[in-house]
Amino acid sequence: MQLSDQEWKHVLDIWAKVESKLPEHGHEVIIRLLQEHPETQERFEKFKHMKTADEMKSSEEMKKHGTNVFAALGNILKQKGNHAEVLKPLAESHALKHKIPVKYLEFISEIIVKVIAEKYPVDFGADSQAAMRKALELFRNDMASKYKEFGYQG
Ligand code: CUS
Repeated sequence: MQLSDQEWKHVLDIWAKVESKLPEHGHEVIIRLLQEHPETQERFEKFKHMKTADEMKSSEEMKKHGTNVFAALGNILKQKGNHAEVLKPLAESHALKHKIPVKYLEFISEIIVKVIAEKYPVDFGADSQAAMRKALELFRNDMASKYKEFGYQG
């Protein structure tokens, strides 16, 4: 699976807008993930005690995690599919340390598309959304095969 030049352009154009508010958008995606899929909250020692969305919104720690997730993701997207080197350490830590199943990567991918669509309705049209979905699917597929190399079935 690969994306065309045009599809990568869609992905990176919208990502440039996301980056103007990277910590805010990353924070929101994490909050929505934990709210919509409460089982994911169990994976985070430092977040699992939090009960309300307000508590999550005022958490600098969660904002920092959202920033890290979005920074990592941006770094991957900018490789335009040639992300093996960047992905490897990430797959290793997510397989062996954090134990984040591929299913959770699907959850977060859906929420990323949803949140960007809400924030940038004009710039993130059907073609861009489809391109972003494809880029995230490529990312997940490659994470899944790296997971297996590390002995994690994901
Ligand atoms: O942190 C990190 O790094 C990651 C990101 C990438 C892009 C891989 N993460 Cu955190 C992820 C996730 C979470 O957090 C949750 C859920 C799912 C996924």
